[in-house]
Amino acid sequence: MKVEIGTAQLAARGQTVCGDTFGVLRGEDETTISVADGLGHGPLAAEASSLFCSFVEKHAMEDLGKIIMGAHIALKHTRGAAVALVRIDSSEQRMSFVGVGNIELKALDRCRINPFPKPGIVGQRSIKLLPFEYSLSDGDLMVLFSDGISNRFDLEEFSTSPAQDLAEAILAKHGKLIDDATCVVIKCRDDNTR
Ligand SMILES: [Mn+2]
Repeated sequence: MKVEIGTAQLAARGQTVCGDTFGVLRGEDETTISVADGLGHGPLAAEASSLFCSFVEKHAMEDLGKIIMGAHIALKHTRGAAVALVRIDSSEQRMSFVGVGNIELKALDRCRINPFPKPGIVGQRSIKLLPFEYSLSDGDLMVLFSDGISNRFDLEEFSTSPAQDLAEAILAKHGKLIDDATCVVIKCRDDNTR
């Protein structure tokens, strides 16, 4: 299975630094995608979210839940962040999701991919994890996005565009402007189709 990824990000109006951070780590079969929204705006929000994504990078081979629990400790001295992790296994055609706080995943798929995050802030107080696992089919389309993007977009409207165009279109049409906005689009295709 081929995994095509598109990303788009915009800082809140009036901010020079985006408080959201995202990461895309490609392994042999596994792709791990992280999105983090640091509490509030500006450099201190960016400090928390970028620390999360660099923690993920250093622990990319570990189980998603374990990564988040590790990051929870690593982020204690920061403001904290809402985070979500998605891992796609392209040979097994499976995906997993774990999220804490307000990062959402929306999908257009065959098998009702509909995970949701647990409330909370990574780095602050205590957090609980709820992992989701799904099998993937040819043509599945997913969008992982921070709360600077309105969740009212209709994925059908964009489904034929390349992932990068799609990410930019969602940000342009549904970004809230008053909050940092991040959007990662994931398109899955069978290797033998085009
Ligand atoms: Mn936000």
